[in-house]
Amino acid sequence: MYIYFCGSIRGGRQDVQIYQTIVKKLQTFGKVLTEHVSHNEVTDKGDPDAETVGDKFIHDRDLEWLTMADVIVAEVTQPSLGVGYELGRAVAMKKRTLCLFRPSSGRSLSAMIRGAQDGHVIQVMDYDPQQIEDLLDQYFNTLNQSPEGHLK
Ligand code: 6K6
Repeated sequence: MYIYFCGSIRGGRQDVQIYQTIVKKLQTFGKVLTEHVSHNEVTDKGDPDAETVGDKFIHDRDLEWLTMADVIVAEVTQPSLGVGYELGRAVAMKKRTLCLFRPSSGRSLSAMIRGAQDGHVIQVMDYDPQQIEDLLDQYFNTLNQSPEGHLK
């Protein structure tokens, strides 16, 4: 199963540690195409790759991965234009998508993300960091049992 993880980069790297926990757990379910989003070396100012390959390359490569992905998992607590864009493209492609939001951040999730959920293809879950691994187990178990799970 190919998994596309979305997390803020230029939107701010405050949540990189929780991205690492999520990506590590996702790797037990399949291949995470965007593991780099959780890397400490990637900052909101730049990363070694971005400087050599450029934004057009990053955009086109990420869209190819998004198209390949069986499931999208997005941590949406830290607002990010790139994550919002990826989610819009994922919705248009009717991809199975899980958005994860931490109410303990004190933030309020955009209505355009929370309101996009249909309880089936697009799900938005509020979570506590201590529950994240159990929550992902439950989500992927349910996904594996559904005909649209695209298990590989
Ligand atoms: C990194 C730091 C500065 O510039 C970069 C460029 N590198 C990226 N490499 C791969 N994916 C990226 C990069 N920048 C953005 N993305 C994609 O957009 C990721 O898949 C993230 O989920 C999302 C983050 O968007 P922003 O707007 O927060 O950067």
